[in-house]
Amino acid sequence: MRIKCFLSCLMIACAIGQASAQTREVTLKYGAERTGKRTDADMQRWRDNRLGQFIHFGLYSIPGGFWKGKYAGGAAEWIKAGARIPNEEYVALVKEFRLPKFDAREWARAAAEMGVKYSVITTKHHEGFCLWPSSFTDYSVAATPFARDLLGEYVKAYNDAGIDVYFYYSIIDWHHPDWRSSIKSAADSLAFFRYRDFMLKQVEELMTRYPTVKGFWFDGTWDSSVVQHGEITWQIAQLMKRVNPGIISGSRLRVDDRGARHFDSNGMLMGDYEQGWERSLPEEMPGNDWECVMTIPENQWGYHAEWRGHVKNPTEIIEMIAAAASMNGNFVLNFGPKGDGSLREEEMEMAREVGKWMRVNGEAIYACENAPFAPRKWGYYTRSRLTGDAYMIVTNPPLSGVLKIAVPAGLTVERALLLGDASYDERPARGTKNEFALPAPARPFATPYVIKLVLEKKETPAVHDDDPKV
Ligand code: JFZ
Repeated sequence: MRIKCFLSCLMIACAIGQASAQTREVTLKYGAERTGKRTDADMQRWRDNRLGQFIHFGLYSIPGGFWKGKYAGGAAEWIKAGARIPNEEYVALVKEFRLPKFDAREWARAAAEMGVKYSVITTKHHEGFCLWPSSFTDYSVAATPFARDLLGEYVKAYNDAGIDVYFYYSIIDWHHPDWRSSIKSAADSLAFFRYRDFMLKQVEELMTRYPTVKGFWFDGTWDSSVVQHGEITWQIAQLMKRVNPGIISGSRLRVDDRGARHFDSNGMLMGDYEQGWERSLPEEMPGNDWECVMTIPENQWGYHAEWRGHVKNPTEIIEMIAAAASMNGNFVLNFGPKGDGSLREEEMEMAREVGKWMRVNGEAIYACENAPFAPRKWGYYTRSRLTGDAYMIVTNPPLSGVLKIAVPAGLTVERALLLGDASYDERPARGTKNEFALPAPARPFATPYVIKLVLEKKETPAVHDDDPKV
């Protein structure tokens, strides 16, 4: 129920946010920190990464969506709430946290094989359990038979594999005695501000213990306790910037003075990028940086032993990666490792298949951005920020065998090359209105193929002989 209500509130908030003009009509203390996109190197690195991995791992990974032998509906990481598990029973999972098959290097190897450039891990999900030995709570890996710094091992393994790490941190905390979802009394208020201090200490601890962390992925900011105290989210943002001015954090953290989320009461984005694209992609290109987080099954983030409903195939995921890059967005695919610490077979298979594609076609994704050409039904355009080359990511090959493109006047397509197949090398002839017709590669493809367009700036004649004079 709560999630449904929260979803509709979010949609309304977004609609209001986007509708209001980009003027600062309302005076705010805790509104947007900035107008326009960040232009620094840290943010450019985040953009250039384009493909990321999400990892949901915690105590909930042990029951894996089943409680006392019964299938629990809803998201597996919500099982404590969904299956109404009493605290004492849930806390007992701490003693079962052994992870006999955990090897952070295996996780990092699978991520690298898939071609992800960054990984976001749940340091603390709504359940409150911490994957690092925090000085500020006993509810952590330190209290388990596993007794190792899981987060530290993860950071090292991923960084060694050349992958940036980001920390998911939930503001909702079902375990901390001072967390409140709403504030109904002075005592609640005192408690919640103690909880605020606890969060500030944990965020600082995470940043100092693991100084290579590039950013945070905050979640659980929809409860009225947070919405009525936007300054708390602003304080967290300030703390992060103080410790590391280059830190990256999306809009989901932020609430302004008036309870507006993601976009402040003047319609301006708070945080460094739009963080509301949850299991969905925009229809139209957002004007801000943005990131989509996606699950392979339906709404399951933590490990659920039984995936029900539609399970996405690698080609669907590849198409979403292409769509995101073509609209200046990042795409992050979720993994929910098993309670023994190993990766599930379906996810390893997905990583292998996406990785195979990325190894051939990654130059059309990494460091790529929107190519401002008229959209075409055969798929998506991207353009390399570094070389200026454009890419056609063909997801719907035309039955006609002809791929049509039109580039803006002043540009010509000098050459067209098929990635991964040197035998395709075309020099397309220019038609009227700067249109080019390319032969589609004849052989069938199981996954999207990519044609690289080498563009050159050339003066194009204003009018062709065959253009009708209108
Ligand atoms: C949240 C969590 O509750 C969930 O367990 C998971 O961690 C996910 C990544 O984030 O769930 C949400 C949050 C926001 C939306 C939907 C589910 N939303 O904005 O539509």
